[in-house]
Amino acid sequence: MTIGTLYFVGRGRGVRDRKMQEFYIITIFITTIAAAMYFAMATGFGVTEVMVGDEALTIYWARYADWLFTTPLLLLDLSLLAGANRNTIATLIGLDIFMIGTGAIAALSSTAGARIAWWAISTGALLALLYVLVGTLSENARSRAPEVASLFGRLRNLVIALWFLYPVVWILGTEGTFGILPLYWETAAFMVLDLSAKVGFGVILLQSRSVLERVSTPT
Ligand code: RET
Repeated sequence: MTIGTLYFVGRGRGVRDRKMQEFYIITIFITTIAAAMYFAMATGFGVTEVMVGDEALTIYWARYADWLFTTPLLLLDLSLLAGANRNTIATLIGLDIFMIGTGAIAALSSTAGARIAWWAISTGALLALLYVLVGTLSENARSRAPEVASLFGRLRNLVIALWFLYPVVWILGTEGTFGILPLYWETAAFMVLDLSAKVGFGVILLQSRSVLERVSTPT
């Protein structure tokens, strides 16, 4: 995450265009927050134990603190690219915060039934969010320059594919209490997902200056 941050800072140094700077600022914050939260988790901060029945679950709550800020920023990047209006952005970010908030309740709940119920509520919010992404936001993107619309399409598909996997890893992992995926593998899976959804996303978004230049000069 730190290398990703430094890479984006390096690439963004010469950028003078205000609109283009927005994408750099947002994306740099995403990886900076994640780097800080991973450092917190590595040093033993941001982890707690939740008793579910007579079993003690190790819960990394710092993940939710990370996602609470980074997922709205990712959606903001996508929304600016698509040229979404304020209502659409507010709807997306509202659903997103609801999703992470209810996900955190799921993680900290102390009965298996409540955990799964909150997981289902959070997953419902994810589905609604993706619906807005493929509906309104994609429609907005279609009225942009073709290169911008196509970059939006690539990033949107990446988001759909990766974000779907988070609730799957959660429910199969230790959080879901079914014990299918041990903590080690769950942690590894979230790490790969986080790196792809943040650094991978940022690399694709920021790689093409000529496309981002088109955002500031709409057709
Ligand atoms: C949880 C558990 C409850 C159900 C759902 C979840 C969704 C999480 C998502 C996280 C995305 C994180 C990203 C991070 C890095 O950039 C909270 C795991 C639906 C979609 C993209």
